[in-house]
Amino acid sequence: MQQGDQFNQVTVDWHQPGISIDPGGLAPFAANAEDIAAFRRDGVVLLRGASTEWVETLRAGLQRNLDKPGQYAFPCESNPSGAPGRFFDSYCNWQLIPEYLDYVSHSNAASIAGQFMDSDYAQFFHEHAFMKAPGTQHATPWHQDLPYYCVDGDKTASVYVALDHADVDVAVQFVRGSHRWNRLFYPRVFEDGSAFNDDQPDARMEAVPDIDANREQYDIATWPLQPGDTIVFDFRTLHGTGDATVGSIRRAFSTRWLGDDVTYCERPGETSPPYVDHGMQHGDRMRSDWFPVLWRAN
Ligand SMILES: O=C(O)CCC(=O)C(=O)O
Ligand SMILES: [Fe+2]
Repeated sequence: MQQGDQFNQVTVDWHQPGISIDPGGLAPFAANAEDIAAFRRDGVVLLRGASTEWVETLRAGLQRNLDKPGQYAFPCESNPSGAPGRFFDSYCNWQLIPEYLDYVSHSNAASIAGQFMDSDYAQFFHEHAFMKAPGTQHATPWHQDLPYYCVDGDKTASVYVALDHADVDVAVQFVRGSHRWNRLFYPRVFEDGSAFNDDQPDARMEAVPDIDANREQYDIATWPLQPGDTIVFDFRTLHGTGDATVGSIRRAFSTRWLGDDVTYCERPGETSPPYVDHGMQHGDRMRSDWFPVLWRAN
């Protein structure tokens, strides 16, 4: 099996173009200038409690996925076999899990993304959910999200909602300013941290540096999180976690948003999600019938 295959293993027909969302049903968010400036400068900003009202809904959606992983898209177990705990993730289920569709259709996520990206519009790409069970000692390897994706651009945002309390030793961490380094790093397999796609070299990419061994060289942002705390980060911002033992369940739900300069990008290696038959050429705008535009600047 080629490295990375497990990441993109398709189990279900997850893509159902045709679901339409009325952008009029989305909640607004009032972003403040200081937070927007921090996002531009650091590539990451924490919005305390911005999604508290969605925690129960998103937990319920994720529980469907955890109960029957094979009925949903791209289930991935990244805990090495025999290791304590469980590290599960799954993505591209917003059309299959009603609670996720509810969130995408009615939450403030599109409004948050649009304002922080400083974009004329916020276009929805997909969602990604994560769960580390108590006892897990497995780091999320440091990575950027952009190199995994079939998109390129400067205006991108993930809206990451913490669904549980997480102390700093297990919470996701970010390298401030790494979105402006003008560097891209090979995507990594979450199970063992190895790079995938480096057998199909991409002149723009290099291996992720050893951040944990040289933490003093980086400006690392990390916060203890409460359910509903929301982190907005650029697809190019390096992020990951340490390998401290997870004391209590640690779930999170990210939605991925594209701004007005984002285009479809062919990369030498496989990208994720593995969209097929989309008809887009390198450099095209992302088709809005597959990736709905859910927010527009006034
Ligand atoms: O929460 C984690 O451990 C990783 C989250 C992540 O990589 C993401 O949301 O892009
Ligand atoms: Fe990530």
